[in-house]
Amino acid sequence: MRVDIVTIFPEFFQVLDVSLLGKARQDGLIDVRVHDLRDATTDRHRTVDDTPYGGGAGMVMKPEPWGQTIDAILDDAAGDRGAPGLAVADDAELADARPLVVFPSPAGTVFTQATARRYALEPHIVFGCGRYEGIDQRVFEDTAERARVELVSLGDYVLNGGEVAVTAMIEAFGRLVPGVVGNPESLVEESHEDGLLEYPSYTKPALWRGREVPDVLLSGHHAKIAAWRHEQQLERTRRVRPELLPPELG
Ligand code: 6GU
Repeated sequence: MRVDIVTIFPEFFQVLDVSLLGKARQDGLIDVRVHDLRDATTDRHRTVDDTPYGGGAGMVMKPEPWGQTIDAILDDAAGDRGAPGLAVADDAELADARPLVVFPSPAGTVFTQATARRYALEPHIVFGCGRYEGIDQRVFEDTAERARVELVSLGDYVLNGGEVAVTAMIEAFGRLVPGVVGNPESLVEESHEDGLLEYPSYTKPALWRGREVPDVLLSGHHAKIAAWRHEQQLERTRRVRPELLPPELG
């Protein structure tokens, strides 16, 4: 899978060299390319922002560097896929083949585990990290002429820019890309994969600082253990995140 990131802080993404995702990149499972938006500027100060039309506080990111950078990435990716052949594809197939361009934004739809599962299946995602008060609206419209565009938020709070959000999204979908996590079974019994929070976990010693591991986990009775864990998931979800429960379980 190919991932392009456009940012004014390319050094921020050195974090992707470490841990599980660093390994996935080394193994060639995820090809991450980071682009400095300022490389597409022409003035001495490498300016990427300007004052907002209509007034107001803060600065808005100018459209030209974005247009040039995204065009170059999409042209390059189209080259990688080769010239269109003579094979007949219907409209739906053509639409699906367009790359996905994601702009992290607190004004976007909320990123969830379902989003992560969907992104893990994409052959190519471009992330555009905005800073300041946002990006000129026409960049989204113009990009949508050749790609699928999504504005995606991590949740209801404000970050200074998209870099942390993109890192979180890549971490969430990257581990779902086949081959990235060694034991795929470890992916299924996690918070949110079945719509519930995960059950509590214990390891040795069986007694620590006067605290015992629940008896059922030492019983070797697999059905009872599974039932206990499911009950713990329901109890925890009901207590901490009741809005996640389907109505019949609430
Ligand atoms: Cl995706 N971007 C920014 N700037 N702030 C956020 C966010 C994204 N998600 C939550 N807050």
